[in-house]
Amino acid sequence: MKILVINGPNLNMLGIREPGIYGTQTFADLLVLLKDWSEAYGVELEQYQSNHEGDLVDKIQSAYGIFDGIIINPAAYTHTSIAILDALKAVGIPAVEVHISDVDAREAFRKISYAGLACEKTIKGQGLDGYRQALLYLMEKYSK
Ligand code: CA2
Repeated sequence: MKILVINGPNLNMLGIREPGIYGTQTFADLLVLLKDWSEAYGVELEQYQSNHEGDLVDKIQSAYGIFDGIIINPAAYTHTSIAILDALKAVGIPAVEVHISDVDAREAFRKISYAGLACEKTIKGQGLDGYRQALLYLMEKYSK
């Protein structure tokens, strides 16, 4: 099983500022966790991070026919990007949306998710463990 993890803008800054919202773990810590979880669960996992909307769209398109599942945290593009929504719909790969923070408990504009409309599940407010939970969801779905 091949899983693509996509992270959007500024997530590479994790742990550097706003620890009260996003925790103290860094983006490098997240990459280590993803590697550990994929090895423990026997899943092939690739990760991709970009600060650019078009690059995120290109990466989603490139997953077509290659990956069995996508875990995506589109970060701020969650709340603005119809292009990312359309790309997820275009490839039709089972996708899970992850947010480290509880977006529903923050500003009103963070309650809107375009990307989420193309995702089977949304996990929010679980910190970095949300990515692990998304992985487990996709594994269970794939095994059926
Ligand atoms: O909670 C999440 O995972 C978010 O997707 C994170 C985004 C935010 O725009 C979404 O509404 C919710 C922000 C990404 C990272 O932002 C940072 C800001 C300061 C320091 C470190 C990271």
